[in-house]
Amino acid sequence: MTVRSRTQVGIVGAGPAGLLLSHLLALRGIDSVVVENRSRAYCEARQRAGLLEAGTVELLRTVGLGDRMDSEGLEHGGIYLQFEGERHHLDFRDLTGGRWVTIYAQTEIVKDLIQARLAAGAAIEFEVSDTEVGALEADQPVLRYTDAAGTRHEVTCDAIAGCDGFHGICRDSMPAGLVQVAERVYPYAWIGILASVPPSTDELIYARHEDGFALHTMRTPQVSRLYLQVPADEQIKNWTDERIWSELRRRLTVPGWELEDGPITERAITPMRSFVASPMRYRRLFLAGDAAHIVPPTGAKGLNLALADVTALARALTSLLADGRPEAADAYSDTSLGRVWRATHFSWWMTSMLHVDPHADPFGATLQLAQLRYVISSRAAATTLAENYTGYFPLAWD
Ligand code: FAS
Ligand code: PHB
Repeated sequence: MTVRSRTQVGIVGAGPAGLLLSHLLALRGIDSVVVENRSRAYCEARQRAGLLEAGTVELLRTVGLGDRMDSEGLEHGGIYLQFEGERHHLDFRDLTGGRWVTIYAQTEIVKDLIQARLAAGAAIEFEVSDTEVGALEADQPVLRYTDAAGTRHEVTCDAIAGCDGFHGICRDSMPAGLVQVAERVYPYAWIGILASVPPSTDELIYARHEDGFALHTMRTPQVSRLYLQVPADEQIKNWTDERIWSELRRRLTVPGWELEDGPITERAITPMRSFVASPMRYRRLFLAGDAAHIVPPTGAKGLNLALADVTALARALTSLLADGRPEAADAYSDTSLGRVWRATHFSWWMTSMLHVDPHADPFGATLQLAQLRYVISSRAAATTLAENYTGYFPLAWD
């Protein structure tokens, strides 16, 4: 027996993109259903991004999601770039006329969003299976799924948002041959750890060491988050706590500074790729977030880009469904791809500048160091990094 229903927007995926889209649409009186194949606990615990652009923070505040972020988030005015045994501070506020960034983990944003949506009585179906999207040629596409109790559902929608991440089903549901993919897979990956130890730095340290890249970031004044470049095919089982801390110490230490270590509570390996699918729309199916694009996390763009996509998509769907005006929906893919490629270029640039390429010749390695020296010695070059890192495109939500 199939339960049939309808909604204005069917949303696949309860990650940050799907959840924020549902929240923004509700603010404009547009109803939606969110279907998610994982449990609520899994979504809330999934360790991923940590850094928010100033525009993302201001958006979350504007739409009523800023309280806990403002009390628990850590506002930073810059970062450190480190290479050849020296650490250099980039002052974002000085370079960009006042812009900053905030550390507030993606896990906390997801918790805040789920709490807000459920408090508003929103329909979020966790632990679904066999999700499908169909009737894509029509103006009322269909979202099908089986709920946690085993009941099959068919939801007739005015639009469907594919917010189902890189491994989701929506991108692949678009007509064969339509989606063009541009991709680069990097010859390295990151080991990411969470550790119960206060951060050894006030702001993020991005270090290019001859043995590989390392990043010291954080989650709270008591919890550190650190990353280590490893070979693309590395296995986490090869890395004991001692080996992780020893390698982080080797790559991050400069004279007069020490890395405090502590119990590692989470560890995972993240592959590194750049991936852009276009177009991000087919008739009434729209892609947003990692369903359409992946960036290497060196530029801290993935989460911010996903939230920017759904901010644009919420405005476009409101115009289309509430006002009967298709222009913004028709422009959604092209305008989003402009923003996506800016973030893709910046993420590639930061990644290429800071990671040791195992296939690089001395020419490549020397180029990297020349680029890094230019960034810390030229205001123009430092401003380029700062304006991209803090958010090049303003988020428009009025
Ligand atoms: P998400 O992948 O977060 O969410 C998609 C959701 O769809 C998931 O909950 C999934 O379970 C669900 N789904 C998938 N298929 C489905 C189906 N068939 N039916 C129903 N639901 C389905 N970004 C940074 O800025 N900094 C970082 O350090 C960083 N680290 C990362 C580490 C990892 C391991 C990964 C994978 C990504 C990382 N990112 C980082 C990027 C990350 O933060 C993403 O940009 C962000 O999660 C994008 O959000 P969504 O587009 O909502 O996709
Ligand atoms: C994080 O805090 O997880 C983080 C911050 C900046 C990055 C990547 C990850 O570039």
